[in-house]
Amino acid sequence: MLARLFAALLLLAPLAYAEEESEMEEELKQKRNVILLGKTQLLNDARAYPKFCKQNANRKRSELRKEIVAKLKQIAAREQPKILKALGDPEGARSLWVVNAVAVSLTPKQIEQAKKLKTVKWVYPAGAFPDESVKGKVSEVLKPARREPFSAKKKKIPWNLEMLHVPKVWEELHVTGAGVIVAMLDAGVNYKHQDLRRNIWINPKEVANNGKDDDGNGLVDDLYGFHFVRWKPEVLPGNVHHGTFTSSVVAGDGTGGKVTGVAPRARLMPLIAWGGPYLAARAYQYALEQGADVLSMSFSLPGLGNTRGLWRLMSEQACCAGLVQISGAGNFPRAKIPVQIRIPEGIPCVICAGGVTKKKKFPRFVSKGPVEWAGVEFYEDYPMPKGLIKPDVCAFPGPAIALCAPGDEGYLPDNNGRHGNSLSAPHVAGVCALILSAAPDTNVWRVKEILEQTAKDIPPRGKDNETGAGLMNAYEAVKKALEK
Ligand SMILES: [Ca+2]
Ligand SMILES: [Ca+2]
Ligand SMILES: [Ca+2]
Repeated sequence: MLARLFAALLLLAPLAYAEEESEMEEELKQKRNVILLGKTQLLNDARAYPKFCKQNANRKRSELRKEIVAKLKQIAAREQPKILKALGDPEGARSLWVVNAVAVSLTPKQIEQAKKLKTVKWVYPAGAFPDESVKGKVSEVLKPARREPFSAKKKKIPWNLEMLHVPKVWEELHVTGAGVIVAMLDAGVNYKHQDLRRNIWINPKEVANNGKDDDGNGLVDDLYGFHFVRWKPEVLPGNVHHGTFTSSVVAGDGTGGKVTGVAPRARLMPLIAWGGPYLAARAYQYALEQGADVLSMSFSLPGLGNTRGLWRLMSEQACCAGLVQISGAGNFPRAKIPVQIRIPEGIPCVICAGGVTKKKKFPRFVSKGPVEWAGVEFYEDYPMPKGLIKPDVCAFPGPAIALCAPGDEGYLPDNNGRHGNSLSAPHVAGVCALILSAAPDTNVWRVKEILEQTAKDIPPRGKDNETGAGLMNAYEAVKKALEK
């Protein structure tokens, strides 16, 4: 470039300048948001997570949360300044720690430069970056409600909870989800609904709507969670009520007469972060820092190529830090196998929730496993034809699941047609909340094992690619968690 510039200066100086300038402009226009994955990670390859689980089998989940979050932050703080310095400290760089990575907007030339750095393991597309100068308010400030111990008396219990043996957990084991926080990575939650408002997590150190970041977590007025896309504390849904529906299956408490939720005394933490792995990582970090125990994800992302590896690293490291993650198996029966089940539900440590009908039959609209990880940089495991068996367990994807209505009270009709594995996932998230309410220090991988060991197998015999280990049995799962 320089030699060409000098040569051009000698002959056609003014024209060369113009050319050079427009080339630079062109390049700046081509800036891309990327995630530079640091060389040092807590988990360095496909074998690292199973090894971590084995080594930490007797550790408490609460201890690991503290220890691993600190360790992840330490790794990030040590390596990221070196990466940025080598690139001439590019403007607007954003640090992540759930994976040691820098998210930044770079020109194609800078990206090539970054790929050559010894401190950079891989360069992934980052997706959207939010405008972090925005400030917003929540439209209603809920006061922490006094909650009596949960009782299902005089309340209608829908078939889906009965069939998963959930009421027996409440009545016989007196476990209702108390003490557990379930983060809902979704499209917002109507926290004003009468069946949800007592169960919304309230950030204890944040003063609402005062324009200040009172708890010093970098987010202004994050009272219930955060909308990372619009960078606002308001987490009410717009026209899409998906997150209200999924939340009602996790923790709808039946104030209006019908208990829609598996864990009616759990807390809900609404997070909104669609638009790529950078935003998702921010939501994961929020869940880990603010004490969420479970992360419920009713979405499914196709066609990510090697970027699947970044999601897997993020999920596995979050598992090490004690965050139980669940995602629905998806509803893509027309896609080829092994890509009917996608991200995040295709990640080995993420509990993939499949679904069956009321008659325990496999519905035509849901995705099947297996999942393949061969061909994904740094993993290269679970090759076809066997692949990785998914889903892991089954719940109910509807139709006719009891759900809170989109307004502030009431329910959808009993025969409502809503269906999809988006509804299976929150059933599983709710049962995980019951398990952790009964035995809070159960490790993430153990929660998955317990669910699979206590599920009722559905033919064909054994864990299979339609119904996983079978239909969840909440009662047996919680009892098992209470053993020892
Ligand atoms: Ca804050
Ligand atoms: Ca505030
Ligand atoms: Ca089976």
